[in-house]
Amino acid sequence: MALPVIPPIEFLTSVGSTNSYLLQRTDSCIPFQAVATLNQTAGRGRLGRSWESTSGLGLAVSIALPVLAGVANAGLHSLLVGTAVLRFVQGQGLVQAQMKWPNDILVGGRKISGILCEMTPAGFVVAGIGINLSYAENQLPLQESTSLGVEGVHVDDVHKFTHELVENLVRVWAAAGKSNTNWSKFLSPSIGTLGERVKVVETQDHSWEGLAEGLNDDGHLLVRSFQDGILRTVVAADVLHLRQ
Ligand code: BT5
Repeated sequence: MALPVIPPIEFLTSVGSTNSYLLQRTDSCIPFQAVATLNQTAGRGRLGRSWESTSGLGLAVSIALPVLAGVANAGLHSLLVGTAVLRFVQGQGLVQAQMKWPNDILVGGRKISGILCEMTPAGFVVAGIGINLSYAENQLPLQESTSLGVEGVHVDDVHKFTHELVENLVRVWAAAGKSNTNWSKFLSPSIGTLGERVKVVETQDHSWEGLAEGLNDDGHLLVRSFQDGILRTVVAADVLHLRQ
């Protein structure tokens, strides 16, 4: 399949947030325009949380993806970006990597990459990807995180690595953009959460546990509650994998 043309990636020495940088420019953006840095100083996560990075050790990339026809929510776009990042990380040799719904890439249960998708009025999804690159074990931003370096993958050429990451994303976008995609079927194989016993954290004071049985065509997680056996649709929440 012929890939769309990928514009040159803009590498910044330093920036607050690559997502914010691109969001401010989407009026003049072209599809698949991307910006990257190894020094993101105010990285953003979901729900007002932050994405930590140490200069030179973590890669931040944002790309302006055209909104897919018939897909209205950022969540589904985010799962697609997750699929691309997962395949890319697995392609680096980490075949055991998993995607935890809705937006974490884990290796051995530890987070190596996080994704933040934001829709814009200009018809783009700004997809932000943070990847822990070359942190040693004692430099990791959080105890429950990991990095490519810790997992034995050493990135010599960050520009080439970033270009391949973006190209992977564009390839998934092109495949997903074909009409009549059955999203549940397309995305389910990538989501390690399916089949897992999970804790669904809806708010700080409200959580419950169940079995993650499936994904619907809106990308929402279907979890059967252990307490009452009801299959509930989880639209937006944090999900933790419970291991016996
Ligand atoms: C995310 O949010 O995981 C989305 C992170 C997206 C970051 C990218 S970098 C490029 C672009 N520009 C931005 O400003 N952002 C995007 P969330 O699911 O809310 O997870 C945030 C949580 O992950 C934090 O509260 C920490 O617990 C954890 N965390 C923060 N930094 C981490 C890191 N470097 N590695 C692993 N876990 C981290």
